[in-house]
Amino acid sequence: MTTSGTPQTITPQLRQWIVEQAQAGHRAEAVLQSMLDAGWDEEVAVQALESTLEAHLAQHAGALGLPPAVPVPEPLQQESALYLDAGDRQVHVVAAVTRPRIVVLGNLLSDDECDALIDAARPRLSRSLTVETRTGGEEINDDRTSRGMFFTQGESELVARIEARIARLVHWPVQNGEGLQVLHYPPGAEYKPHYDYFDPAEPGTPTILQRGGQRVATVVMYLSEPAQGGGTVFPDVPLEVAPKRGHAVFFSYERPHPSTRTLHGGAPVLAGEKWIATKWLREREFT
Ligand code: PD2
Ligand code: ZN
Repeated sequence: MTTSGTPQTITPQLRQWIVEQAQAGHRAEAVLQSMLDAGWDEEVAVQALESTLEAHLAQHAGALGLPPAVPVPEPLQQESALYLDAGDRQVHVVAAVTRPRIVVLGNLLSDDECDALIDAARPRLSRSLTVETRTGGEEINDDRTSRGMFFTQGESELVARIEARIARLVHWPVQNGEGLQVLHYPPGAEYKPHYDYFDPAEPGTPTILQRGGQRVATVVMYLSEPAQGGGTVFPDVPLEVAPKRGHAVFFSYERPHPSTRTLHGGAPVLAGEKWIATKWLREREFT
């Protein structure tokens, strides 16, 4: 270990020590505290911990019983871009997190597009179902008190335009997208924290995966702004994305496992109402 005043470089010895601490069952917070007590700069210590444990996890995923990692969509092809080319629109990068991969996007949808999606969805809403991984069917779920509907892929010119924009934005084939889902949250409604991938341990999952494989990324688009509440929360980061009209939050998950830290939920709407459109992206063509 080192003390303040000496150069703080992340050596192979330090990495080995971090792995040993993790293997001995010490939590990352406790290891970090030991490093701080020994005089490590907090920023350097956090970076050393994150990069070491991430690399170790990637190398030993199989041995640890984790599902293999697969390629995922990615909006940013170069570091620290401010604007992204989505074909017919310039999308703004509002904020980005590396792990889990989360990108908050501005100007993805125009006000007219938000209104048109709401108008087309409103007459078709019913109590939201969640995919029932025990059977592969769908069920009403008390964790999700919104009402919703699905458009089919390319159902209208508007839906096709938005799907093409997202495909170009995240560099993922348009055919790999599930139909766009629109959800309406009245006051008090919420979507409790969950993962969007299908749990491999559930018996219904193999049936679900026949149509395009696993989900690998989500784009939640905000179509209207509640007066208060209704953010999208990521408790493991932690992060709360404000539901700003026309904005969206993108996040990806390279394996169907909590180690992706993509637990997320829709916080209760405290005043007003919230409308969103969700695009889930699969590994392969969604048929
Ligand atoms: O409404 C949201 O913010 C939200 C939160 C969590 C939407 C979803 N998940 C989803 O559609 O998967
Ligand atoms: Zn979700």
